Amino acid sequence: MYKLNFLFNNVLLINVLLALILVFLPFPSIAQMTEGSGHDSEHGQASGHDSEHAHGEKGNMTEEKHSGHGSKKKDHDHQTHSMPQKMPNHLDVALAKYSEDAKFFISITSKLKPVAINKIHSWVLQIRKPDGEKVSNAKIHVSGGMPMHGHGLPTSPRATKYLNDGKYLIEGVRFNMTGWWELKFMIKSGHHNKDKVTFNIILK
Ligand SMILES: [Cu+2]
Repeated sequence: MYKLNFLFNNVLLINVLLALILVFLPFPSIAQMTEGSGHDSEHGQASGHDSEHAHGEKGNMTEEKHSGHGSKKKDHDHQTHSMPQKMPNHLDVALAKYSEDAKFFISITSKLKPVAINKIHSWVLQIRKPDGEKVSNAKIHVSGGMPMHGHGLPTSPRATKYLNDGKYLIEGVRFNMTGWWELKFMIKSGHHNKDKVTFNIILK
């Protein structure tokens, strides 16, 4: 009788332990499930944005590692890619201006008028010193892109020829979509005069 009671107690103890394990173990997985479904609904919202759909899918994979900042999710998605800039309220679209350190005064003119999408065309760039003297020995590097989209130019334009009067031919420019484009020129004249300038072009 005593022995039986002991056995019974042991079985009871094991049962209680089992019950405790069963009760407490599932908790983390239930918590994960509810957290997970919360993420799902957020993904649903994010993917509603057509252009962001692909971003959302990629974000999903990296987000798994540090779940817990659910509210910051959308920001994370953007930061994993290039950071698009907002267009300034008063975008300077002048095609003649001083370079950043005012070492040169530069003007550009498109040979294609009006500038059209997807046509390779040339520009003429004129460089003068602040006193008006034309610069004939400049080395020019061309770059650019679309700040709001975070991409560069679809071609690699180059200064191919010195014309006269401080003017240089820039060949191989192509814009492949509408919107805000930047054309950037790094200009070097002699050993000391180096400066850059950015022109803004809005393509409609
Ligand atoms: Cu673009």
